[in-house]
Parts: sequence; structure tokens; C-alpha cells
Amino acid sequence: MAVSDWKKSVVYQIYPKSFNDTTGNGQGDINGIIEKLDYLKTLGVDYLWLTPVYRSPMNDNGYDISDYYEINPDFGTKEDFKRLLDEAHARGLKIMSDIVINHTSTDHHWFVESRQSKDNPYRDYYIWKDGIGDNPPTNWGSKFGGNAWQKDEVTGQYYLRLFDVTQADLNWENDKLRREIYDMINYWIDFGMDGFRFDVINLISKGEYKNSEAIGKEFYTDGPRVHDFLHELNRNTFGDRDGFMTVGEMSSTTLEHCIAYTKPERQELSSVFNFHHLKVDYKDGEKWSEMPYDFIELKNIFFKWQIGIQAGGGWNAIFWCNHDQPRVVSRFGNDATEENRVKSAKMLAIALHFLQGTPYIYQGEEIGMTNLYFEDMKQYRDIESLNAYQIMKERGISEEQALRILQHKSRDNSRSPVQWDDSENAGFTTGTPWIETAKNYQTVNVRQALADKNSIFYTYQRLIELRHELDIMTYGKVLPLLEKHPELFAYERQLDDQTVIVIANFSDKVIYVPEDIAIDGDVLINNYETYNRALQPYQAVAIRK
Ligand code: TEU
Repeated sequence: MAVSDWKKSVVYQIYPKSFNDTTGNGQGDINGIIEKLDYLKTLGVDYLWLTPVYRSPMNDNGYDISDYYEINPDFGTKEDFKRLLDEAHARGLKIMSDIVINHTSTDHHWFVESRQSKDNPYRDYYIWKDGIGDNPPTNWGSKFGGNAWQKDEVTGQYYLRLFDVTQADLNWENDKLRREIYDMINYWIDFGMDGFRFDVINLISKGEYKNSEAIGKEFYTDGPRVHDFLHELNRNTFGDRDGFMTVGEMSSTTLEHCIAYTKPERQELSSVFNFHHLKVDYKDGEKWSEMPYDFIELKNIFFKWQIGIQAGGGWNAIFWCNHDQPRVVSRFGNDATEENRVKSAKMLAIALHFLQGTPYIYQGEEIGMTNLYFEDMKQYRDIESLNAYQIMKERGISEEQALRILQHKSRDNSRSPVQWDDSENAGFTTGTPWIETAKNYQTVNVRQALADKNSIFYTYQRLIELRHELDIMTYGKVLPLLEKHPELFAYERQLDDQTVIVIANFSDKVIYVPEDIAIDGDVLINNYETYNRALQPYQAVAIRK
């Protein structure tokens, strides 16, 4: 059922390169998405978020755009994209496009022009600075390793690149550049788009260019004009379009800024992604490390943001996984046995989907796809992972440990082909996939999931139905329970005279629910046949009281 209230919507994220290949070239494409629209309609989602399909050299799989107005031929034509919009709309599905306006590919004609000379009309579309002696303008670090400034021989100046050397940061202080961005956004809105995900959008306002005690985040994260720029973007593009949903990806942000980004009266964004909960297995904040995840910290972060955003009148995305994160069932669940994989995947879904916010389901999460456990560096494709491997070795980490860390943290874990069935390459392609398919595709696949009424798929389908039906899931007050309990994730939602309680056992042991927690009521969803105070391993239950 199409929901009129966007706050009751559920979003499904598609990474087109790994979703479904209809040409046999080993890469997913737009026609492959069209082929699966009925499957997504069966799941019950409302929006489809496509990661970038614009023209790109694909150094960062599309997050390095070289032409905002053209579709990457690897994915298809603009006519294919228009047909996807039409076919989705015919099914009551909406399309949210991922747009990268913090940086472009260095292949973009703006950058090709900009680097020609210091007085080129496009020079100021990017951030060029003189070095200091033989050193870069500042000591900032790139998120993909190395210094954040790249020296360009043509003029001898450095350009800022917070990500890869082939991703040059745009200069949002330039009014003409901003106008070009707004014109492009309006082009795609007029084309039929229903929403945007804005990549690293809280990095667009760079503050002072000074040396940092760390890697420089403090100067450009949630920068001095970021809210002005977002308000101007809103007013010049999607702001007055009813039902148009936007979500900003916020790198290393704060609760206060996220409330400001999403309070409707500020006319900035509808919602935001933040990632604090996905750093609880970073040792001393270092992603490329080994550490069991901190369950109490995970709960603390969830509840801090749930209560803070709700009190502040903002709106959050709620999610476990995306194309940059490892598979959630391997990370916070248990993929060691088939029974634990299924039980813990359902538990994680139930624990998340009763929270307040817009739920995002990453492709394959609905069937419990797992990490890949690659054993050879030749299997990896992700630029961040390949850079990280070199950096870990330079830090003295052994090849064996670096490979083990990648097995748990690499973005490639979520970028393997969607497992459609048990045929070769899991039905993803008739060719050679651009990245290997997970070994377990013969048992973990969509066809098996649809045929099994007890599969993870039907847990997600039921949770989406409940989100559409029950106002309490969208508007209910969030009350944490058992915040310091070492195994149970529990909370209540309250709306008018209704209460829903959710209790999830994150452990592989039988855990007893304390007597002061009332668990009587009618079961909305349960990943076991029955429930009582002795919750079974990975049992989750939602009860309406
Ligand atoms: O990611 C933002 C970002 O900060 C990434 O470094 C990501 O959080 C990190 O890889 C997690 O370990 C966005 C896109 O989602 C990502 O795919 C792009 O590579 C990045 O921006 C640059 O556009």
C-alpha cells in the first residue's frame, strides 16, 4: 500500500552494480532493477534508494561523478532510467537518487577546465591552494588515506580531496557553482525523481584552512555555512515539492546539528543518516582494527539519538547496513550456523524496526546475506579497502592480520552480488561477476526465502506492514529499558493509551527477562513460536500491551 505520510515509509537501498545484471557483462544494471520491481513490491517497501548511476570512471563505484546529466552507460541509458521511474511509479514505488555534490570526479569537465590555469573561469569551482614550501597547504588527512591535498603539476597548486585523489572537493563558497548544482537538482526533479540521498553533505562548508591536531575534520565537518547552504538548496530546489523525501549522509556529525538539519521549520532536509552506532567495533575510533563490538555503547548511542532527535523535533534514518558497511548479521548477529544466522538476522530486524525514524533495508539484508570472508587480496575491489591494506602494512600490521581485519570491515562485504537463486553466480549474471559471489548462495538466496514462510524475508515483510499500519511505530514516544543489561536490547513505544514493548536477546544464551518488565500482551512479531521470561538465544519479540 502506498503510504501518504513519508514518515511511515520504508526505504530499500540498491547498489546497482551488484543488484541484477541483464547484459551478461558481470555488472548490475538499470534493466536488472526493473526486472525485480515486483519482488520489491512483494517485500512492501515504499522508496528505492539507488546509489549513483551517473556517468563516472567508477574509481569509487559512482561516487566520483564526471557528468551529472548523463547516466553511466555501464548501468544503461537515460531512457532505461526513465522507464525505471515509470515502472516503479506504476507499482506505487518511489525512486530516491544518490547525488554527490561535495566533490566530483577529476574527469568532470569543470575540473578538467579548472586545473588548466589559475585564471580559468572554472578555477574557483574547486579548492586550490599554494603549498607551504614543499608541504601541502595543511596537514589534513584524506578519509581514504594520505594527505587531503593533491599537488597538480599544471599550476603547481594543490587541490583539496577529502576522499580519493580522483575526487576533487567542490567550492561551495562559489555562488555560480551552487547555482549550477541547483539547476542540476531541478533537472532530475523534473525528470521524475521522488527523493535524494545527499552524499557526505555535511562536508560542503569548509571553514579555515589550518593545520589540525588530527586529520582536519574539525574544520570542515558541519562547517560554518553548512546550514545556510542546505537551506538555500532546499529553497531553490525540492523545498516546496510535497512528499519529496531527502536524506543527508552526515559524516562524524553531532546530535545538535542533526536536529537542526531535520527540524521542518528550518527548511533544510527531511532526515539524516549518522553512523555513531556503526563505530562501536572501532578500537580507539580506528575502523581498521579488531575489537568485539561494545553492546552497551551500541544501546547508549541508539537511545541518545532516539530521545534527542524526538525531543528536538528532527528525523533520523534507522539502519544497520549500507554499501559502506559489513553485513549486519555477521557484525552484530551470528552467521556461524544456519539456525543462528536466521534467528539473529530476524532479531536484528525486529530490534531496529520498532524504533522511531525511517527504516532503511540494504539489498540482501532481507534474506540475511553475510560477509564474504575473502582469503586473498586479489578478491578485493573497494578502493578504500585496498588503500587501507597498504596503510595497515605501513603501520606494521601483518598481512595475515590486515586480511583478517578486512574480512570484518571491508566495504566489499556488502557489495557482492545479490543472491537470487542457487544457479551459477546466484542468478545475478550469466557472465563473470565484477566481484565474487558469497560462497553460501546455494542456501542463502531469494528463491529459497520466498519459498520458506519462516524465512527472514517474511519477518521484514511483516515489519514493513506494521510500520504502515501502526501509528505508534512512527509517532510513539521512545522509552529505553534495561539500558545496562549486557545481553538484552529493550525499549517501549508509547502513543495515547497504547504501549508496545520490544525485547531482543543479542546473545547465544537463554536470558531471563527481569520481573519488573511486564511482558504480557498480544504478540506483534516473534522470531520463535512462543515466548516467556526465559528468552531463547537471539529471540526478539514485540508485544502490544
Ligand atoms: O561515504 C562517506 C564516508 O565517510 C565513507 O568514508 C564511509 O563512511 C566509510 O567508507 C565507512 O568506513 C560516502 C559514500 O557512502 C561512500 O561510498 C563514498 O566512498 C564516499 O562518501 C565518498 O563519496
